[in-house]
Amino acid sequence: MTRVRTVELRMVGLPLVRPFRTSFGEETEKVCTLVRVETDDVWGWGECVTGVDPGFSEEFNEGAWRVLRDFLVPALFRAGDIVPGDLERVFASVRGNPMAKATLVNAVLDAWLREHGESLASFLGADRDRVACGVSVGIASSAERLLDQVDGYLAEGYQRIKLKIEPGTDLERVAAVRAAHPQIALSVDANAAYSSADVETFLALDAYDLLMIEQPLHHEDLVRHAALQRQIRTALCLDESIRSEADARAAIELGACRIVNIKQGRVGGLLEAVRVHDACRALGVPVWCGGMLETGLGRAANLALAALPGFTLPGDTSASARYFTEDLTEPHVMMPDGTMAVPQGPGIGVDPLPERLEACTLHRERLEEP
Ligand code: SMG
Ligand code: MG
Repeated sequence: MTRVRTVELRMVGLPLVRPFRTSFGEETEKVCTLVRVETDDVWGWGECVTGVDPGFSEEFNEGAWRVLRDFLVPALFRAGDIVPGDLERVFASVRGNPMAKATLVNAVLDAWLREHGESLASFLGADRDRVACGVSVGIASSAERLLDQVDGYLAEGYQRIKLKIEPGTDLERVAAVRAAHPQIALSVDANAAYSSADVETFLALDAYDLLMIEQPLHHEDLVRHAALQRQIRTALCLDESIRSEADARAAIELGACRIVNIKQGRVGGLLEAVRVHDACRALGVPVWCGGMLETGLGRAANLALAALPGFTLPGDTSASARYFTEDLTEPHVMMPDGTMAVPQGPGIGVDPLPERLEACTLHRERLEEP
């Protein structure tokens, strides 16, 4: 059992090394909430994956902060002595909000593991100590600029390139990258920018031997994803549509995807992420670890998750240098073979660098057990 005595919410901002543009917007800075829980003996960290706007999901930074401060943290204090497995029940009175919940679940789990001296990777069931890395490349202003970026990432060793796409430039960009690199593992991510009227585009994409097409249609539309999957050869992968194990089971049963992107922050935290992984594995569906431009803290959790046996495809688990000139933690470094080490220390195995954390802090609030 453990008991959380204080919770500190902290908004941090870190400039990105280059703007990251998707079909729903552009980011030049990573702004997110970090949660630090303290028990009598240890501390634990959680990083919220919401963004500044409700663009990727309904949740966003200021909203998640309110949900944490006014509902989840008070529920945690009321619960008193707990084990991580209790948290789902403790937070059950709050509907949805998986990203806010994930932040606190992961922080409590980190503290609990630090108390027991066990690494997150070992606790989750990892079967390796290095993971294969891919990289997600934002929408560039021209095909030439995109090719320059792709060439740079391939030279660094990334094992899979994922192109963000949007209607209008999609086929031209994919064709350019495929022509320059006939053999690489290549995928695309639409972030729900298309409708079922765009089937011709997806039929055309079949010609480029893509590993997958990620989240082409609206996140709530599993039936139309299933219809699209029946019409094209390329595997569909779902990201935004999968917020729980139940969503993953429904999507797979309907034939809405053949691959699942698991983001622990999107599904309510690391414990639900393992359940999604287990369900997909039992159903023979490969999974990979998605990313939300996390700082070194959230990235450490992702690396542990990505080391589970069902994660058979390279994830969006890129090196710190792909995002930040200076990370919040010691940098996660990718080796030239395109793999990165899974942290092995207790809990998530990393901590923020104190001076760096202070320098990046925008505002903070400390909540104490009543
Ligand atoms: O962490 O490398 C990363 C980002 C990977 O493309 C990425 N994430 O839809 O998969 C996705 C996007 C969502 C990020 S929007 C901030
Ligand atoms: Mg995605």
